[in-house]
Amino acid sequence: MGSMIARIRSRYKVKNRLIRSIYWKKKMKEIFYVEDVNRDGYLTIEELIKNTKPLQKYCNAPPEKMANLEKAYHLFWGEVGLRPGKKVNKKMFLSGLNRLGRKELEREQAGKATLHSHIANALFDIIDQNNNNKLQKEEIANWMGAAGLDQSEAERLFDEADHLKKGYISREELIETEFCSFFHPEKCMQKLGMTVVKGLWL
Ligand SMILES: [Ca+2]
Ligand SMILES: [Ca+2]
Repeated sequence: MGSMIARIRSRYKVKNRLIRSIYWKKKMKEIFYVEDVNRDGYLTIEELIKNTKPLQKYCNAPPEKMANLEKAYHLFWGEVGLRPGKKVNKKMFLSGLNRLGRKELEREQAGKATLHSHIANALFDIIDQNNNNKLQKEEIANWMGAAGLDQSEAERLFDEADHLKKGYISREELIETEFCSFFHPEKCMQKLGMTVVKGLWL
């Protein structure tokens, strides 16, 4: 009995593991909603890049840092199907991300750089205003401002992320956390604890 369940489980894991996860699907739908600023039911790469522009102001990012992020966006979102001039609806967005997710997990397992890590690295460089390779609380607050979030929440968010109480968030931590929330929903679910997840399953 146990081995049968294990077999079914492993088959389930290989086949469409992301799109079948309710948690992952919900999160990706949220991303679609947030990024579809003009509410036309489509996302374009141009729209996604435009949404990163507040970083320039809030994080005082120079053009080179913004250009690196744009390049990483084209690589990552291009594999999802968001090529220049192409309009992508929610269904295409989810299946594209599911496809990319499988490739990204393969890359991660093979120890290769993921396309997502290019975005996370470029983003880290932008948030790291004073270029000391560490993200301080004020820098996190500026990033939250650029994302349209409540900056007064920065304290709480920072303390949660910096659980070792080092006083900063490292590049590796940001990359890992971002990748985890994108492509390892189950792993993140455990980290978040059941209180958060409970609401999502209802
Ligand atoms: Ca749109
Ligand atoms: Ca810094």
